[in-house]
Amino acid sequence: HGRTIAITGASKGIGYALARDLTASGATVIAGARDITGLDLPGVTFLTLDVTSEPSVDAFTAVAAQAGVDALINNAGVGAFMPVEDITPEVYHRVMDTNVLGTILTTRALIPHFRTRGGGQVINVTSDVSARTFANGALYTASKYAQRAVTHALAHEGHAYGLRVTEIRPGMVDTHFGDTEQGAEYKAAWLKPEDIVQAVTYALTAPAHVRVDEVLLHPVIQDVAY
Ligand code: NJP
Repeated sequence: HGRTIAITGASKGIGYALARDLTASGATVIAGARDITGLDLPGVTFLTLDVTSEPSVDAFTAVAAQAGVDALINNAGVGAFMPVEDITPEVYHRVMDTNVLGTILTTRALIPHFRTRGGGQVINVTSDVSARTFANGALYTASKYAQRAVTHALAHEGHAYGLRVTEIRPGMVDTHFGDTEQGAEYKAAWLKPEDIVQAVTYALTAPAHVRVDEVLLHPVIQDVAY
């Protein structure tokens, strides 16, 4: 599908797999992360991007708009897990600024472009915990609940000018998330980044009159209660 797609958090994990596999299936990709040292994929323009920084987001989205971006994938995210009593303002801002403010800043910057071109797609990689929580998950799940709210509010606002908004909600994925090692033995049965690529591709390739509101997926071994 010969579209132009901007992806945040694309230096590793899910974002890197999206950049690699979407270009392989014919897309042109503009990919951002804070550290893009040594990254090189055919068809992918890697740019330095910190989604918590307004000037950095504006530089990234200017390149994307110039390239005629059709879809924005907000994938950048960080996790931090601790009991409520241990949450500090510093860790609060690191998680909320990346996962919530970051999603807002990139999206906000591209809305004028999407309005002008008569629509487009915004696909936000949130989490299965965007609507459930657990001990030590207060901060991370608060950020994902908030990111989910932003996603669905945007769907209400954008449908009038043809914006299609999708929330992708993965369970446990074998990535570098939480500073863990990709490919670690205990992650053998988890979702693979490629499984998330498939879910995103479903939303990207849906007919123009279809909005895929939400995709929730888990590894079979993960038992969750909602
Ligand atoms: O994690 P990881 P995932 N500005 O750590 C980038 C969600 N999720 O692929 O900036 C720009 O391998 C970072 O690059 P760098 C999760 O919440 C995951 O699993 O150089 N980019 C890297 O490329 C997140 O929203 C699981 O450090 C920033 C990327 O983000 C999404 O999936 C489960 C950045 C993270 O790669 C992708 O995470 C779930 C910034 N300020 C949801 N900060 C799971 N893995 O189990 C970080 O439910 N990045």
